[in-house]
Amino acid sequence: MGQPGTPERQSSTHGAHATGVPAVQRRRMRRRYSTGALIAFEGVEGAGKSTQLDLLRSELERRGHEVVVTREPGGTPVGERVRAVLLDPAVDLDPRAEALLFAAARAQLVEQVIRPALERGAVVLCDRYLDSSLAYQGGGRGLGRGPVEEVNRFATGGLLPDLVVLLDLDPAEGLGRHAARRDRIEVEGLGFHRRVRDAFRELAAGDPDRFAVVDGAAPADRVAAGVLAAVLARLEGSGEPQGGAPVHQSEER
Ligand code: Z5A
Repeated sequence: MGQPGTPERQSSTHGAHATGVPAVQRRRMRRRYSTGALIAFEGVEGAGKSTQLDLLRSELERRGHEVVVTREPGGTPVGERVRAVLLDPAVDLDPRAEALLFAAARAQLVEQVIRPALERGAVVLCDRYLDSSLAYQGGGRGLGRGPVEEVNRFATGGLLPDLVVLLDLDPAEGLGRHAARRDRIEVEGLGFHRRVRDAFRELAAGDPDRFAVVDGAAPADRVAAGVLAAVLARLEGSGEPQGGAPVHQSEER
């Protein structure tokens, strides 16, 4: 785990892995947190994460934030090589090996990109992070949440997002948005992708302080307004989300 007083240590006390940390202590730690923040975008295939990340990056830069955009799996030279293996439809991977490879790429990304950016006070926008492993490997593959959390606690040193934006969408609609190319995970049946969506919704319901759930089926500009409101509420403490696609977020205040 990080050094006392550094952003990653404070961030690591948020959310699912922070079970056991009293709410009052979590609130106090958030107040001490610098301007740096880790915001993860999650959702099923084709939910609109990349689209919304680009829009949010522009808006935050316009407001004067340093923004670092990265993705999973990938975002580092090693991570991109691991990504090629993970997404290759010709590769036959055991589910546990798959979970470990996602975690390995994540460990590299945290050390080389995310942690340094947070230490500079940047806002890091990550296209998928560990909740994808909990949903896809834990839920979709059936490995269960506990083992996947354990591996990822080791991989990330306990670094959790300050906010997870879950773009919630029926997987049938998401897969239909770009049916032309399918990677090793996208080719899984609809039942798999429905389990993933259910797992994401369950994670969000269990940790409303860390998640903002936005209706991914709404038009992109409405989704963007909902995302921005949730992000500003977290970054600037600007109050409840206003306008845009429906956002479900509850805060401990
Ligand atoms: N995976 C995992 O199993 N475990 C893990 O720990 C991690 C990942 C980190 C990564 O693939 C795969 O790895 C992913 C999960 C798994 N596999 N699946 N399934 P990826 O990075 O290549 O794919 P992705 O993350 O699923 O992203 P994507 O396919 O690029 O989708 P997206 O970024 O969410 O959507 P988009 O590219 O912004 O939009 C898709 C299309 O929809 C595009 O034509 C848009 O113009 C359109 N769009 C966007 N928004 C809208 C709205 N609101 N309405 C209508 N149309 C829209």
